[in-house]
Amino acid sequence: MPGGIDPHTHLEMEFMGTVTIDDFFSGHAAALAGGTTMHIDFVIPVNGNLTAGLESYKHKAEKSAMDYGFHMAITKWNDEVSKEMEVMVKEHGINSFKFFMAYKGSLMVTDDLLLQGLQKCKSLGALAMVHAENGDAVAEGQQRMIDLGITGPEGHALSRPPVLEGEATSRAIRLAKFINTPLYVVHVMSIDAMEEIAKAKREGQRVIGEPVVSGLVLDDSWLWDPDFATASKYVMSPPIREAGHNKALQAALSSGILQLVGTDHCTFNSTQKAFGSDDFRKIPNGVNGIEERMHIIWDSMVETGKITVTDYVRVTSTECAKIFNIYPQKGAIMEGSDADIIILNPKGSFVMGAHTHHSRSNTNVYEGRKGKGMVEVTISRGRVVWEDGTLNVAAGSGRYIRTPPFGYLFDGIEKSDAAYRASLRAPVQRSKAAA
Ligand code: DUC
Ligand code: ZN
Ligand code: ZN
Repeated sequence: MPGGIDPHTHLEMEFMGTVTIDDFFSGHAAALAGGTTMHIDFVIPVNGNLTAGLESYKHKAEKSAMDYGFHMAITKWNDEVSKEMEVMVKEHGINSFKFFMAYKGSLMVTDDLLLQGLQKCKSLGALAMVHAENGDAVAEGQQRMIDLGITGPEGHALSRPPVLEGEATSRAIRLAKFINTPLYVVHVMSIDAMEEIAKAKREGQRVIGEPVVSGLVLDDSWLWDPDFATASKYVMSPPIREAGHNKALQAALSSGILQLVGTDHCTFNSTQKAFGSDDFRKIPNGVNGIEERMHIIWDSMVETGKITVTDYVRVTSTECAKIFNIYPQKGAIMEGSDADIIILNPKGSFVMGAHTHHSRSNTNVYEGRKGKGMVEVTISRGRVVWEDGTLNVAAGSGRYIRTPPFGYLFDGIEKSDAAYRASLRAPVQRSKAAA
C-alpha cells in the first residue's frame, strides 16, 4: 500500500521553554520504521515573522531522511504578515496556515486575527487550520485549579474540559462559514468538537476533522496516576479525554465524519516533562505517535472490522495527499507517483515501548501496547529503508514537497460567492433608489 502520510507533527519545535526531542532525523527514522513515508510539520514564525520561521525550519530539515511538507502557523497580524502569507503560498509551496485559538499570551489569536486570516487564506486558495480550544477560558480554568491546590497532571485535563474545545470548534466553523472558506480542525479530541464538525458537514460546509492516534485509543485515566513521570507523559492539548470520547471518535472515523488520522507527534523526555512537577501548567504539552500511527490504526480499526483496508489507506495516506493537493504524487501507487510503498503483514504482531522505538524520547505513551499488523518493509522514493527490523536511512535524503494552493476543497467556492453577490443585488438597488 502507499506509505503513510502524517498530516500533523512538531519536530524540533521550540515550545513551552524547551525544544521537542525528535528532530528531522530521529523523527524521520521513527516514522519510516513505522510505515510513514511523509509528514507535514508546522513552521512556527520567529516573533511573528514567517520568513524567519521558514528559514529556521529549512535549516532544521537539512538532516531529513524522508519527504516532508510544511504548514505555517500565524501568531500575529499586520500588513507584513499578510504579504508574507502570499509569498509563502506563491514562492514556497505552503498551502495551509494554522491558527491557535489557545495558548494565551504566546501563540493565541483573537477572533479579529482569525477572521483576517480566514479571508487571506481564501484569497490565496490556502487551507485554514485551527487548534480549537477557548484560550481565555483555559487560562481561567487553570487558575481555578491552582486556587484549589490542584497542581498535578490531572489539573491539566480538569482545567480545559471538552466544552472549551466544542465552543472553539463551533466558533471557528461558523467564522469559516461567514467567510465561505474551507476549514481543517486539527486534533479533534472530544465528542463535543466532533459533533460540531458532523453538524457543519450535514449542512454542506467544507470542514475537515483530524483525529490523532492518542485521542482515538487512549483515555485520561493515566493523568490520575500517582507517579508524576507516568502521568505527565500523557499531557497534551487538547487533553486526552475521559473514556468514551475515544470510541466515539473511532466511530466518527468509520463513518467519515472525521477524515484522516494524524499524530501531533511532539515528544519530550522525562526530564523535560519534569519542568512541571510542581505545576501542571509548566509540563511541556505533547505525546509521541509518528512511529506508532500505522500500527495502532491497523490494529484498532481494521483488525476490529471498524474500517476496511481501502479506508485504512484513505485515512492514513490518500486523503492527506488530496487535501493538501499533492495527490497522486503522494498517497497512491500509480505510474508517475513517488515510490513510497509499504508492506504490512496483517499476521505480524507488535509490542510498543521506549526500549524498542526509534524516537529519542525515553518514554512512550503506548508503552507495553500489543497488537496485530506489522509494517515489514518501507520503501521511500524507491529505496528500501526499513526491512527485517533494520533501518537504512540517510540524513539529507528527504525532499521538500511543495503543496500547491486551490486544492479540491476550493472547487465551487467561486460559484457560491457569485450566488451570494447576486443575492445582494436587490438590496443594493433598493439603497441606490432610496438615495
Ligand atoms: N498540543 C500539543 O500537545 N503539543 C504541541 C502543540 C499543541 O497544540
Ligand atoms: Zn494544537
Ligand atoms: Zn500540534
